[in-house]
Amino acid sequence: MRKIIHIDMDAFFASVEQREHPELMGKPVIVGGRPEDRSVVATCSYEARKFGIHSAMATSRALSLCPQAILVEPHFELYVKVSEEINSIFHEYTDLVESLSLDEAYLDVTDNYTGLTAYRIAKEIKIKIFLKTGLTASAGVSFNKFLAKAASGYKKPDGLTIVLPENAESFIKRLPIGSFIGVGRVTERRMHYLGIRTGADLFERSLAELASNFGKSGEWFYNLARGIDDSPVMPYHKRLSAGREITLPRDILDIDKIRELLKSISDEEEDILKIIGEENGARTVTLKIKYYDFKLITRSITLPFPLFKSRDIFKTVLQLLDKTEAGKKKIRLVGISMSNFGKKEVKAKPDDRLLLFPEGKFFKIRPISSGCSQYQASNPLSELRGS
Ligand code: DCP
Ligand code: MG
Repeated sequence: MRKIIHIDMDAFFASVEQREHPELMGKPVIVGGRPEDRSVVATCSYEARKFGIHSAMATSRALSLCPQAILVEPHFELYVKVSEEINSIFHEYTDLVESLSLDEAYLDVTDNYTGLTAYRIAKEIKIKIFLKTGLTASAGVSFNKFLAKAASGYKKPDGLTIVLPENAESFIKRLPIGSFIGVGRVTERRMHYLGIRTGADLFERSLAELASNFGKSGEWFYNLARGIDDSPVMPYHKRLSAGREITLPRDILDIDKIRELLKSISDEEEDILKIIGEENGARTVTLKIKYYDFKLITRSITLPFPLFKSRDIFKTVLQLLDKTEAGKKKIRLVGISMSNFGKKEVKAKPDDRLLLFPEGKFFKIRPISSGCSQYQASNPLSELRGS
């Protein structure tokens, strides 16, 4: 039987900001762009969540729900630094670490460097993270990735939950359907429509019914309801696309302005390709546009050869722009994404992910205002290991 740990930092960006600015501790803190830039919330402190604020909500709405909330702009370099710190802790136990984002990872500790139990390792990791960064994480321990992730979300913040094989069935039955891997917002709505709200509801449905509603994913969901997930912890992900998008402070009609913006995004795109090790370029270029009325369109072209130079990307994007209503309809968001990379198969490092499309968001990377402080605490690790 495998032993998998899932670690997820609590209110990650917001906790880092609270740590850097102790006067924010215990207060509703929102990390996101300014409302006048029509930005969205990246995350918020648990104090702010009580007001119904959550990730991806418009900052303006978040502030109307909680006018006393303190809005902080994100400091990505700092989050990357903390992410590297927690990653180095994970690697003290195993190199089978799959980073899902800056604050979240799976570890396969079946054969680890310490010989400790998975539960003990998870406990140690939480303590080490706190000692090193001053931040709390939640951990889940189980025999596959699905259950480890569901377990880490079971009690947050600062939770540690283990799901043993004998408890898996009752644990899964109580899970809301949205917490099943592969159930995004759209699938969740479909599941609800079909009367599937929990793991127990899912368990009752036949393979044939799930397959007819969810195609290939039907079998995946059928298995998850039975605690079956054989997917391995993958130390590296193959990157599929890289892009950048900008939500404009005001809707824009002027086609020259749109072209200017696309030129600067093309420049960034050339840099992004280099940073992620895809200097051979990508064959598919996708232009994404959101009109003033939130109608979202994409226009794509796949070429027989990869592009990597800014000016070639820009030229291609201009052709795609001609296939849109830019210049006739006001636009609120533009983005370019590149996929179908050239020859080289390159692995993603967790810190590259900042450069990916962060779902409808654009954040400027700003210099860090203050450094990372060390935290003093007694060392509960020695107690733990000595026991
Ligand atoms: N993030 C983002 N946009 C989103 C979701 C998340 O920019 N739509 C960023 C901010 C988060 C970080 O990623 O701090 C980690 O995402 P999580 O989903 O793990 O959320 P948090 O760590 O903030 O909270 P939780 O305690 O629920 O894990
Ligand atoms: Mg988190």
